[in-house]
Amino acid sequence: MAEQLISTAVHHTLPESYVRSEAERPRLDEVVPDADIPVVDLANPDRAAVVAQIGAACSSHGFFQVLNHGLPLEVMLAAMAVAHEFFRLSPEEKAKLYSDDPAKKMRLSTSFNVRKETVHNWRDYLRLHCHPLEQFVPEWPANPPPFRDVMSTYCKEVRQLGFRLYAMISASLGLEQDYIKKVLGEQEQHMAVNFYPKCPSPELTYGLPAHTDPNALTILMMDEQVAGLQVLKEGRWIAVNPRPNALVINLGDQLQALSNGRYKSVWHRAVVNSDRPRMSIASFLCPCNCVKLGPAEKLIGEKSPAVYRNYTYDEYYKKFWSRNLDQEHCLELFRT
Ligand SMILES: O=C(O)CCC(=O)C(=O)O
Repeated sequence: MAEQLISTAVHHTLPESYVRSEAERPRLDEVVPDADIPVVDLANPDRAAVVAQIGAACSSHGFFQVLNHGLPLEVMLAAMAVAHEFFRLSPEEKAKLYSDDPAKKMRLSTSFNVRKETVHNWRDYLRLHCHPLEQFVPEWPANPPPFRDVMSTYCKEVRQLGFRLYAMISASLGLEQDYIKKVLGEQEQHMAVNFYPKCPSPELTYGLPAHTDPNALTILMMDEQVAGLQVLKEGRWIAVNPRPNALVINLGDQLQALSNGRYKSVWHRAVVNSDRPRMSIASFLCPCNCVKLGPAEKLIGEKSPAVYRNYTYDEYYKKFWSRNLDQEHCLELFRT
């Protein structure tokens, strides 16, 4: 029901269905505010150094910010602006796009999985399939009018960046540069445009509770003015402070499996605040449904036996969506 969207009205109190039990609350005062995640400058001409920094970030944090990543600033600003315009559409216009069916390839929805969950999250989101663009763009919102063009350009740029990062991540694991891109097959690309309205009681709820990403690689554009992303490191939540014009990169479960557990798909969450709404645009590169996933042969040996069995993305994705977001790491169910 489109009435469940939270971006269509101003809220003065937090409805009961969003209130987490005492034990599940975000404990915002315990978050480390200034630890931050590694930052990698992709314009550094010393490629070996960049590859080494990326490898170190993938094993220590599973997260890093990239600077000078090649995405034109005007493309990023336009995407953020059209996302804001989208969430300002009238409730009637939004209701036309609303669905709570996770199988729908284009949907405006709310929380995470409203059909299954018992406590909701303070997030509305637009979910889009983005590859091949010519197949999916005709289903995308026609309003605001520049939406399709602006987001298509953004998606193409993000895809290229993703492939550049794959080459560097492959190299950092001692694999052929094109290993990851090849082994994951013709990749799907999805996007979540996340909108977190101002929340009357941010200490009682989440924008998104702790989760790992089921896909291979996520490229996140954050609101530069409003922080909210937090990453779990050694049992503590650390705040990710957005750098100007940076993008946040995180490894999804498939790269943890491919690296045979050397690299981490790390728990992260989005918290909300009572002062300002927040937007983030997450792009997900996802393996082709048909390929065999699991640890790279070259990373399996006597001293490092395969940690995960082989499976298909179809199998993995179904398992991921059949659970609650903050249950155990989904990869645990694929251990050898
Ligand atoms: O909004 C954020 O900062 C995080 C978004 C996220 O984790 C997701 O869309 O999966």
